[in-house]
Amino acid sequence: MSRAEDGSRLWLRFGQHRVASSRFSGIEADKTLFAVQELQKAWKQLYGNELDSKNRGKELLVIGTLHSRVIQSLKLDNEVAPLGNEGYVIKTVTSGNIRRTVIASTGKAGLLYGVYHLLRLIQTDELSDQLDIKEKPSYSIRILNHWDNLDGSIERGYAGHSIWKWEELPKTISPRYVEYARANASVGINATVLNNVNASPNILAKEYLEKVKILAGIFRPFNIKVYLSINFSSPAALGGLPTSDPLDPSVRQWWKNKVDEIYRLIPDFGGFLVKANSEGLPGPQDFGRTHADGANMLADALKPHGGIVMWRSFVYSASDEDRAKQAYNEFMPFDGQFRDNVIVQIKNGPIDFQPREPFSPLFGGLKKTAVMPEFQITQEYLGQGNHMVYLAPMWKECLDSDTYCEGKGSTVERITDGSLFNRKISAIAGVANIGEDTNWCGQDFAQANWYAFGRLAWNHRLSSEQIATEWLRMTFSDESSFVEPAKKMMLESREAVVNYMMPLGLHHLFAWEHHYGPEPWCDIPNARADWMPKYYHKADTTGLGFDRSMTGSKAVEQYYSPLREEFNNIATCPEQYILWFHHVPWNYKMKDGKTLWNELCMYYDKGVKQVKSFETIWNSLQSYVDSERFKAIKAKLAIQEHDAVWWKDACLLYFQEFSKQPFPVDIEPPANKLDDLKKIKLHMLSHN
Ligand code: GCV
Repeated sequence: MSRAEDGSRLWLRFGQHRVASSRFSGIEADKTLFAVQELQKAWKQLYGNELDSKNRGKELLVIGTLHSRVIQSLKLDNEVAPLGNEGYVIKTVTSGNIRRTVIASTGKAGLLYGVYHLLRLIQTDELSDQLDIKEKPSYSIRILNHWDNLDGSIERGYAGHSIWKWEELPKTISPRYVEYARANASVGINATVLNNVNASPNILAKEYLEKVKILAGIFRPFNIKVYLSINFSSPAALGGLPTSDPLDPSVRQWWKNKVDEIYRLIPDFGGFLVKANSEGLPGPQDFGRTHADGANMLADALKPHGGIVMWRSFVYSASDEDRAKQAYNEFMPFDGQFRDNVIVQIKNGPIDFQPREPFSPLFGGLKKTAVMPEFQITQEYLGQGNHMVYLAPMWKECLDSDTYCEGKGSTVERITDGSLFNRKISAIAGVANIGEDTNWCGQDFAQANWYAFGRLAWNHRLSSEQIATEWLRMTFSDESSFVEPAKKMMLESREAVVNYMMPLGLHHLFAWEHHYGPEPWCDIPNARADWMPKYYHKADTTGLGFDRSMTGSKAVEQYYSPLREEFNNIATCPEQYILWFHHVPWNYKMKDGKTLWNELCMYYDKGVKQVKSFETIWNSLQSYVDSERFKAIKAKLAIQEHDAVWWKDACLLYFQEFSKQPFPVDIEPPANKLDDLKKIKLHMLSHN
């Protein structure tokens, strides 16, 4: 069993995996290289001392760029050069009687990633005798989006306050900044947006930029660039101009000056992330201008410095149009009108990070515009700080989706990594789940999602299983009798949460405001229709689900053939999306022969059973895990079981009022009464 552990070291628990001795007897490298310093720090924890640069024994570890003499002598140019600055080769070569394992790259960043790769192989006990590894990242920008506010709070954050101590900066430097950077670099994350997309104009004030500069300086050696979310009305709100109209020359000049000021402080600043004309935030439409006008103005200011604009497509208004169609309708007219340093950031699904959504039709829809996926690592809609849900399968489901925009094989992955349309920039964003909690993410298993986001951004071909295996071995134990059952639980967890919350394409059944528990009945007088569950589930005596087929909102039209026909036809629509695209009669026969009602009951019941099985598995793993983390996870799983039952009972009892059918005999009957569940208000729950 591993020793007591508070989770603060994440997956970088080198001391925990101390191996008796290393096969490497010495190192040949420029010790001023940051990658070498990182390696030596880890080595000390792994083996008790640094690798010796004088010792020549059995096998040397060699680290260097193509400029270094020893790498040149090994003639690896042809292998290394095509991999770019961040790519690397790790190769074991023998010349004469000297054996060397070489980490080589064209850039220092590549060396750093190569070092973390080697360390990962050691930590997971996968260091083979003869290494021959070539890696380069799938995406050029692999970025975290922090929804952290300047007052230290975090929008949809479930791991305590922000790790950015704005009030202490620039004088006081929290040790967490370096630890944060190292954790990110170890999984290949190379960029971060420090502040919430619901941005305060103050982030661009001189006082804050001085603080940002300090963070950028700490992150720089780790190859992490800093970006900022901006408020579109900053010229007026911060600069005192009478307008923030993007076509007004004084506004354009204000942005140019502001950007120049930023680059004087932070020469490698990455650029801006923008939420505009969305959920009440200001934007170009306030001045009769378009998304393209707004994005291009910022892009023009950033261009001379090499900066980019990530412009979000998460827009919808209180109109009569199906919310799922709005972003597409709003952005498609501007395809091809954005500057080449603008990239449109698109949430994986058309609504909002629900447990399961089909992919957003903007992927593949926008063919003349660079686009990037936005995933949510923080579990706003997936049990927040409490539920164990491993998200890699959900993200891969989106990336693997075939849009058919250029015929078969036009996957979201190929569109966003730049390969399908030969884009100059490619990027992928994850909304961070990081806070000042000791274990960073509020619950130990949520660390796996930070890890998985980085690993997938680096290599989107990795399987969810491979990533889970790595993470478990590094974070807990590499004994397969631990890893296999724990991995099974992780891999099933996303499907379980879909089952107990919103199976068969149901979405947004969440309680008003907090998005934690169920409130399919929610009815707030005078509230926006599209902020209430009834808008989405449309339960009535005839059936359940949102008709987005050609007889309904026609959202299916936004997809390419053959998907639009497949989704449009209730008989061919994948059942996991059936209630997303169709209003389905309660007695509709599903593929397994059950009626919709019985199928729905079966899924909710299955979700609860799955969570119970996770508890059984976890209890069986006690001997492998230190008591601190064992107990913390056990307690979270108990909450998850409670909540799964709550979800199942609330949804089934409520929908039963419409289906008017009994619960099938083979499911566990509800443990609660609907009236009691309706009385639950979140502040009554101690665990949230
Ligand atoms: C940052 C959802 C969330 C909001 C979030 C918004 C967005 O609506 O509930 O908290 O705001 O998405 O992604 O902009």
